[in-house]
Amino acid sequence: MRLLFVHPGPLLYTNVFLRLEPLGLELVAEAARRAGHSVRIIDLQVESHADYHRMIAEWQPDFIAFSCNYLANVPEVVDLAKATKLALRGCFICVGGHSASFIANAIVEHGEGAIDCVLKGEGEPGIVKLLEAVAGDLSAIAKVPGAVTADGEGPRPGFVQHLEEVRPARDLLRNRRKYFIGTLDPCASIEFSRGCPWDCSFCSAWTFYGRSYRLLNPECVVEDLASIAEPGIFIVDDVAFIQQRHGFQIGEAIARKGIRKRFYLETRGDVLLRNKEVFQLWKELGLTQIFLGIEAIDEDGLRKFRKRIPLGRNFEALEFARSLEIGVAINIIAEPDWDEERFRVVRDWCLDVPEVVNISINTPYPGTETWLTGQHRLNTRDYRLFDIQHAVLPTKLPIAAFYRELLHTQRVLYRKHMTWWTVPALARELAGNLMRGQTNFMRGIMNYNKVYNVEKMLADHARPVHYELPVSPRPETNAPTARAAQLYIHAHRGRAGRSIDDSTERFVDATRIGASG
Ligand code: B12
Ligand code: SF4
Repeated sequence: MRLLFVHPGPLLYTNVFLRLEPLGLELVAEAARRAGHSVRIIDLQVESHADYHRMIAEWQPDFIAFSCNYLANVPEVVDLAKATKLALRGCFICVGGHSASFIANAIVEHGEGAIDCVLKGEGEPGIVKLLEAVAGDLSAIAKVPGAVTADGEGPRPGFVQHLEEVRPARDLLRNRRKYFIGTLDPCASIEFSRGCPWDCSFCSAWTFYGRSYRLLNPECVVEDLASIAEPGIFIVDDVAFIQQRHGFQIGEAIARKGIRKRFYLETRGDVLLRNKEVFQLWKELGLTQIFLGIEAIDEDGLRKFRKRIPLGRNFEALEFARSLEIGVAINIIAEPDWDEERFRVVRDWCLDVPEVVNISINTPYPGTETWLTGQHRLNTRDYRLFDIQHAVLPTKLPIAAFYRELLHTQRVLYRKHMTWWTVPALARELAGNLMRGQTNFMRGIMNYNKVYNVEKMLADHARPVHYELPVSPRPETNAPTARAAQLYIHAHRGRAGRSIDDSTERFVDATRIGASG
């Protein structure tokens, strides 16, 4: 069959700071290619809807699969599916990915017949079985693990047996030079591990993977890395280098092969402090930027997010990261009840620290524990606003005043890094990029005012809403943690599902407060 894999368009954030290769979609596409199909990928982050329509008209795929990791992309995906079904009546349309997995029935309903199936969970094993059913016995679709159709739901999705057996179809991306993160331009993505052993209440990474955590074999990772042409590498792991040994093994193999890249990763403060030597080694190997999730700057806030890292440890982690002399970015979650005074305190704090500070807005997402309680307090159910840059919960300040404070704070923080001592270094990086024909980061900077603009944010809230995120009836009396187990997409296999040694398991236990097992 002819199969087209589609990544939807950019979100707010993607237009300024980063745009990354759709690694998950490439993995699913490769699994389908290995099953003997003719496969193409189109990424609407870097190509237009007109390009998409031209492609389907010319190539006439038999099967189209949309990736929907982000809730904010749901309306775009549903509308594309509807337009496609009108143009190509016989084409089978499927949607998969992180967010789609948590709201599968709603997506099928929004599609009004245009979306034949939502495939939940890891796509690599599911897609092969789904394609067999589509090519053969259509009634077998309902039995495909993870499949949700208008007629019902198949068994729970299965895990990829060996992560090394699935490789991304990197060659199918048509515009590889369009992916970047800050000055790492161009930048490719790579996976070292999958899942997360923690269980933070605002996050769905662990509920998706059933609180499992699996490692890729270092040889396989290094082979993949050696085949990548881009000088920048974004490591997609939720928390990088949880397991010291794994970080060393990959690092040493990279050194042996003499691979030189510049790396960007995300990790936790306590992991950074526990595995200092690994990060030191990676600094030698080209680690350029670390993103640390601090989330809140007072003890109360951290407790609320169930990250049991004492604030002092977070600051210690920042100190250590600074000592490595690598760029550090941190994230702070803004609460809807913040007033002018609270924004001012945060601004002052952020101006005091040398790190790049990113501020996102507390947003309950389906698949998280905060969703279980937060879904009944929403002031909008417009999918497009669920991008953690828009306020979807009622704000204490009038919404316009809230955005004014937020954007003012973001702007102050942004300017902090455009000062007389950083500009020369930045200019050097930009000049280097320009000489290699890379303009992504420069364009991002130029987009800043257009994207982060109070009028635009308010106009986003005023748009007519065609698709609304469903909420469940009012909660019963069960504690949210008891109900968290029902959120799992992949089965929870307990300790056996986590490839970490006992001492790391104890460390994880000591730094989480979850009761989810
Ligand atoms: C890397 C990452 C990013 C990268 C994006 C990479 C990219 N181009 O896709 C960057 C840094 C840009 C990013 C940004 C954001 N992210 Co992000 N991100 C992640 C992260 C950590 C890993 C995703 C990843 O690459 N995983 C590895 C690959 C192999 O897995 P995968 O993509 O999930 O694909 C698998 C399955 O989902 C499925 N699948 C995927 N596509 C398809 C398609 C089909 C047809 C099928 C059948 C299956 C399938 O199969 C794949 C292989 O097993 C996830 C957390 C997580 N663990 O999922 C958060 C996560 C997806 N991000 C999240 C958020 C909120 C954001 C932002 C909105 C945050 C912000 N600051 O504004 C932005 C917006 C992104 C945008 N499009 O502009 C949330 C999603 C919330 C939601 N429900 O919408 C997550 C879950 C984080 C969280 N803890 O809550 N993100
Ligand atoms: S440490 Fe917490 S926030 Fe980070 S990925 Fe794991 S569960 Fe999510």
